[in-house]
Amino acid sequence: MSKIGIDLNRFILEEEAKNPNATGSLTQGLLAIENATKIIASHIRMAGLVDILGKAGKTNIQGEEVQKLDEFSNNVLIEQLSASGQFYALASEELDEPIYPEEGKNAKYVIAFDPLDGSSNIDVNVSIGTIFSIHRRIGDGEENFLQEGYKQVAAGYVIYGSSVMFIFSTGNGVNGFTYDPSVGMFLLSHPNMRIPEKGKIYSINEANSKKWVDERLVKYIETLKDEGYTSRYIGSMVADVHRTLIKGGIFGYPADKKNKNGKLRMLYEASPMAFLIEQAGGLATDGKNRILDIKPSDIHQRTPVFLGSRKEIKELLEFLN
Ligand code: AHM
Ligand code: MG
Repeated sequence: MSKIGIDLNRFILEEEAKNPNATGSLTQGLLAIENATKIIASHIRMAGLVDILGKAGKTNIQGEEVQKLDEFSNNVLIEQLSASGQFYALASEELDEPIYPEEGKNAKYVIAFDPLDGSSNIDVNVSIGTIFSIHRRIGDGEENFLQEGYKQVAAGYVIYGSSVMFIFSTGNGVNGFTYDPSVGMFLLSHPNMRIPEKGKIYSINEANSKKWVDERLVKYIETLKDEGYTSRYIGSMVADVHRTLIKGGIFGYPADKKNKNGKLRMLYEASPMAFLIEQAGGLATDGKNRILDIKPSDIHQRTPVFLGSRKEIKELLEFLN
């Protein structure tokens, strides 16, 4: 029987029930992410009123300090994930060092997140998102976050777009849930998401092409144009990857002369998105190596990223290697 329409909580609980060794910890952790992102989503909807309610750094008409949305999102995630007691450590794109919550001192998992990716798009009402990546705890310090991406226990993102969606994988494929505000729940709308074998869209900031370190990339993009591809680039990774997951094609942020290792972060952006794309049947590479095989050496490490349909990524690799 199709599970379309079942809510995210029940879906997560039913998935857990299939695993006889599950303790419920990952389930509780995922539910905490869900709660945090619901709070973030409701705030983002108010973003256009920020001038009326008060600018960041000032007080609003209720006399409360107004936070920038990315700071707010970061704080909500830290509060909710810490309070869940399911995470030994939290690493955020917004923080220099990981946080070790008291409530999680015996927890089995660690989580890395980008609280509000693409936040420069808020002012123009374009889709933004939250990205997360969960690993098993293996030690006491930063080594927990320096594990290869293929070891992720779960990864996902929430896109705050024309609707809000929660897309995630625990290593058994990818499922997408759409938020129904009338009931306050994420409902399964996109079961077992599969990226098309081939698409018709390339998504890359082509304005940087003169600065790209590898000129063979320019040639590859030219062949896509010859083949009739079209271009879409939002500049919000969650939105660009979401479209790529559904429609296929290729998304990339390569190394350029200014950003020698690309712009996107391994822990908070590249690795979780690579996990989802592979789980949906696609591929993700830094141009040479499978993203999920790379062992990070720094929690804020950046990496070039190319991900998408199998056909496009395989062709790209032929051009670059
Ligand atoms: P952010 O984490 O500061 O929001 O930056 C990451 C964003 C990604 O969402 C997006 O893919 C990329 O930056 C766009 O960069 P550019 O404007 O250089 O094309
Ligand atoms: Mg980001």
